[in-house]
Amino acid sequence: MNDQVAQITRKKNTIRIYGAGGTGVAITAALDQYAGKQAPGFANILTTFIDTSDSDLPSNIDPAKLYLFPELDGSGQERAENHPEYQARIKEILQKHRPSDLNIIITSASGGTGSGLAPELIAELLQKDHNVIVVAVGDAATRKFARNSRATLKSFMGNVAVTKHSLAVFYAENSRLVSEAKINEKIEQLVTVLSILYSGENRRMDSKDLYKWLRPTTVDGAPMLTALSIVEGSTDYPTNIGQVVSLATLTNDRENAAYPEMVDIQFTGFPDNIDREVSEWPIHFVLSDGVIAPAIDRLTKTIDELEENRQARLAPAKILDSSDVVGSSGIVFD
Ligand SMILES: Nc1nc2c(ncn2[C@@H]2O[C@H](COP(=O)(O)OP(=O)(O)OP(=O)(O)O)[C@@H](O)[C@H]2O)c(=O)[nH]1
Ligand SMILES: [Mg+2]
Repeated sequence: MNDQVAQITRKKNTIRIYGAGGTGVAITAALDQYAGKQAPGFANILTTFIDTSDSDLPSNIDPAKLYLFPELDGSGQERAENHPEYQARIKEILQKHRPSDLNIIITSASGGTGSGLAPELIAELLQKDHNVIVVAVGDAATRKFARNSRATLKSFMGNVAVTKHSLAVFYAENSRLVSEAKINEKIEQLVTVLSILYSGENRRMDSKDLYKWLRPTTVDGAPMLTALSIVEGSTDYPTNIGQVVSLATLTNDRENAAYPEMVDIQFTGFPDNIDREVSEWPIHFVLSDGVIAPAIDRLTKTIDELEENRQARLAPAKILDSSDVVGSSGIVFD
C-alpha cells in the first residue's frame, strides 16, 4: 500500500512561450535555456519566436521554433501596418506552435509588430478557452511609443470585451528609472515562478484551481482585464494595484502564507519537489483591477505633454528668403 502511494507522480504540465516582435523575441531567447529541461518542480517550457523581420532574431534560433512572416520586413512601429497579414496567419501559427497548459505571450506594447500581433493571438486563444497570460512592456520615451503602448493596453480590454473571457496582463514599462535589461530580468523571473505555479506538481493545487484563479469576474459575473503582480517573501506588499480579485500562493510548510487582504478567490499550493532555490517563500500571484487604467492615464498625460512640447518648438530659422532666385534644379546663385 505504502509502496503504491510513494509511486504516485503528478503529471507535468507544459508552458508555451510566444515571443512576438523584437522585445518578445529577445526575452524568449533568454528563456530558451530552460526549454526541454524537464526540471523537477517546474513545467516543461516550449518556446516560439514570431517576427516580421529577421533583424532582431538571434542567429542560433532553431528553425522549428520560429515563425517568420513570409514577404514582410518589419512594421516600422506601425501597429496597423501588417494587420491583415497577422489576422490571416494566426490559425497557421497556432497549428504549427500548439497551445499548452499555459500560454505566455511576450511583446513590447510600444513597437509595431508584437503589439499588433498579440491581440490577434490572444483573441484566438481566449475563444478556445486556453489559459493565457500576456506580458507587455510599455514605453513612453516618444509620442509614438506612448501612443502604441496606450492602444495596446486598450486592445487587451478589447480582447476581453469581444471574447467575453477574462485576461491577465503583466505590464512593465521601460523608463529612465528602470532599464530594459532590468525589465527583461524581471520578466525572466516571472516566467520562472509561473513555471512552478503551472508545473502540475504542487501539492494541494490542481489545474481546476488554476483555471479558476486565472478567470476572476466582476460581482455581476462579467469577465475582467486584470493585472498580474508577483509578491515574493512576506514583507513588501504592493499598495498601488487596486483591489485584489484573485490570489494563488505557493509556499513551503514552514512559512506563513497569509496575504494581508481578504480575497474572494484564493488557492494555496506546496511545491515540495523543487531542486533549486528560486525565490523567497511564499510567492503570491496577485490579480488585481487597479493597474491598467492608471497606466493608460499616465500614458495619456505623457502623450499630451509631448504634443505640447512639439507645438511649442520654434519654427526653424529660414534658409531661403524672397530675395533668393531659385533655378529649375533648386540652384541658387549669389
Ligand atoms: N524591455 C525591453 N524593451 C525593448 C527591448 N527591445 C526593444 N525594446 C523596446 O521596445 C520598443 C520597440 O519595440 P520592438 O519590440 O522592438 O518592436 P516590434 O514588435 O519588433 O515592432 P517593429 O516596430 O515592427 O520593429 C521600444 O520601446 C524599445 O525601447 C528589450 O529587449 N527589452
Ligand atoms: Mg521589430
